[in-house]
Amino acid sequence: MKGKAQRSKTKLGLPVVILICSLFFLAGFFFSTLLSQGVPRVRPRLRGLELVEEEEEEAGEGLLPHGETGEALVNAIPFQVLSWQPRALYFPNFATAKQCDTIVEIAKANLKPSLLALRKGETTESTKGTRTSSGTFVSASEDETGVLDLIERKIARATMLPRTHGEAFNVLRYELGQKYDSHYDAFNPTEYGPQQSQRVASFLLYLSNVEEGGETMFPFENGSNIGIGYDYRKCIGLKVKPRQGDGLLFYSVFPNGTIDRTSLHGSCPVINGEKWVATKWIRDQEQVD
Ligand SMILES: O=C(O)CCC(=O)C(=O)O
Repeated sequence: MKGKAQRSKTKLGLPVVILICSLFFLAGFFFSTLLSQGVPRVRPRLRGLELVEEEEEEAGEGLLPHGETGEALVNAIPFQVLSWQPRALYFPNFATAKQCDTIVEIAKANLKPSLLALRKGETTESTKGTRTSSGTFVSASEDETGVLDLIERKIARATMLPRTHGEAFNVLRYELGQKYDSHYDAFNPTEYGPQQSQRVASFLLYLSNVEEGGETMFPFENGSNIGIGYDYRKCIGLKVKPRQGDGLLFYSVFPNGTIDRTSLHGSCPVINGEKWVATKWIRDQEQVD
């Protein structure tokens, strides 16, 4: 019985032990190398508020020493040129769904019927029905979540227009049938009188998907429909379908400061669903917050 309880002992010599250990070490090294080659070096698309900075700040190899106002990062903000007339760019996945929802929540409590800048001779009554959305202005400094700050900085990088030139975000909600007839964001002094500064570019961040309708339209894209008595209420031309998190940038003026006629744009009526969008107008002069 005593013999059963005892473990049998086999004596291994030192050289055998060393050989076995070496084999284990080599096998481990071989398999870990194989595994690391098989795993693609793609960073997961992070979706949290706090992780966006990380996404933008992909470690760049061969970074140059930067100036005092520069940054130690290489940006990866992909875009598609939608049009050269007007200059319009599309930024897929510019913001996360969570960021978009946060902006909607911030704006929801303060919505008012959207207003129009009136031209000489126009009145609220004569322009009724031109812009039927509701909205509110929110500046990044008012937003305690920090989301608008992140988005604003990203817009500045994407446009290379300083964030100090941006107006507060105009967050808009379009319900069924609501729309914005075609208009210019730039102010023509002959129609609006002398201006202190000019809107040079507009960045739209789509905060929701829209089932049907609600596209941002450019009726004069590539010079089409100009000079044929275009009805400003018609939803025609280049249309951009809102997709939550995507951005649209277009320039209202040429590099010489004159207004680009093809930057005429509007929002088609929502046919099904609800549209949320945040517009940032960027000017040629610094703005006071
Ligand atoms: O809602 C849109 O798609 C366009 C908004 C717009 O035209 C503007 O805010 O100036």
